[in-house]
Amino acid sequence: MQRLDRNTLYWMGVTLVVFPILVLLGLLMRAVQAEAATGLQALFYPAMTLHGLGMAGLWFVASLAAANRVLMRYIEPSAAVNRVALLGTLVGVVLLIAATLIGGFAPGWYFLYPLPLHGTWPTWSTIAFLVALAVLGVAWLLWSLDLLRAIAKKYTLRHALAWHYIGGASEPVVPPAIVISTVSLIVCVACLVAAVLVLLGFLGDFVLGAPADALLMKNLTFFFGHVLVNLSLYLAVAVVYDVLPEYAGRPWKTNKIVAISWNCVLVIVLFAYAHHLYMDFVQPVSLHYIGQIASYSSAIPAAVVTIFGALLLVYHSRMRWNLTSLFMYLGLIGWAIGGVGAVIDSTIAVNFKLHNTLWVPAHFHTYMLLGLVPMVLGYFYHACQEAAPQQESAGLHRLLFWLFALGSAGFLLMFYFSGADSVPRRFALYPELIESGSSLALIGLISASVALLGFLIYLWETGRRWVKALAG
Ligand code: HEM
Ligand SMILES: [Cu+2]
Repeated sequence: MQRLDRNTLYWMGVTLVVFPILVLLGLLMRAVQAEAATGLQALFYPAMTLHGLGMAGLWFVASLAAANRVLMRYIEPSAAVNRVALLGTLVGVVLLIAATLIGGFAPGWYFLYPLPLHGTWPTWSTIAFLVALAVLGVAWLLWSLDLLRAIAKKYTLRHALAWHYIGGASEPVVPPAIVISTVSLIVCVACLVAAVLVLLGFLGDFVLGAPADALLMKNLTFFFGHVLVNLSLYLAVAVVYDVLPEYAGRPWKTNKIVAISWNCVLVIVLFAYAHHLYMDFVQPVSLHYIGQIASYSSAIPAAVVTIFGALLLVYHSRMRWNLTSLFMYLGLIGWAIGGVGAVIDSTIAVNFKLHNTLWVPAHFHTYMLLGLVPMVLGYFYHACQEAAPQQESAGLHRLLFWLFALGSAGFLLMFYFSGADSVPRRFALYPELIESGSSLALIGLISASVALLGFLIYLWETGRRWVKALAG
């Protein structure tokens, strides 16, 4: 038995409750697109905004909470700061729900300037949104800074970033989770600072009537969004590095290649965001090239090194396959497949065609829904089963695994098919010309419901242990 601290338990509770609600918003969107929910059309854009912001934020905190728990094996983060981050997150979520579902705030998840200031929604909902952004930004910044402080207390920067491994030394031993988390937390601070700048841009316009530079705002917004989503994945990967070896019965240590690749990630992830601005002809052309090169390069160190590492870990080992190891392995596969979809889309010549088609949600849903989500869910089950062990029912776990994996795959395939068919993203209803979008949406709706069913069985399995761990 290994005790689970209260904070981690609360983060798990929030994740497991909020996730299915956000999935329901996703089902609602697909139902509207399939013309199976006429009457609910007006909800599409607020639902899309809440779903996107909610999912991106939720899985960021879920990965950070999972990484936080793993790091507690090596360092001592502050429980009080963690609690403040939890409270800040809850306040932010309530404000976001009010802004979108009551106020009808609906500019989409990356709230591109100046759209939020020019919608049909009431001013209070824009204010609620900006306040939510500020509260969330501060709460998460504090949490990241505290984790970096706790790392710095035990390791020097050189050691935390494993530079001594690059130099050929192997002492002191630094676990990969520390190296990857340090990289992720540094870029996290950078992206949250960008978010603060975006917020200031909005305030300057909103309060003082001084318009911000739209191109600069777009660069900062996508820097923030790209880095936030990537680092959420990296944190989940840090957790996998720490936990999967327990199931493989073999260690997964930091070495020269791991050290070099994650240090490259630290630099590359900061430049790849430029792939979001290929359509902006006023953007300096050199940045477009940097965007493509950085996007291609970012696939090699993190994904290839980690995925080959994981294959080697599992290959010919006496792997213990249970819900955790299955989900973590699935997560690595989903990350790889979604990553290929991303690299394809980050190719300028291809982006010209795929930009703003459903190919975009296709690839990012792949590395989120079949990547980050199962990695973190695998960890949550692991931690709950450790804290409140119960007999594992292999049959039920296999069933829920396949329902989730195949349901998600079906849902994702419909996005990919639609994208290849030039069906645009962010259309509530499809015009006649692209009617194929509606029938694909219907299959997507059915498949995603199967995935939700798989998740609900997971919730029952993990939830029972969670309740026992909370009471214990
Ligand atoms: C079964 C689960 C899910 C379903 C059914 C679902 C469904 C959808 C749908 C239908 C859209 C709108 C696509 C369009 O027409 O443009 C969407 C957008 C989005 N989803 Fe999901 N989704 C799911 C899971 C996730 C997860 C796990 C994440 C992230 C962790 C996520 C993040 C987003 C984001 C960021 C957007 C973009 C919103 C925007 O364009 O402003 N979704 N989702
Ligand atoms: Cu990106």
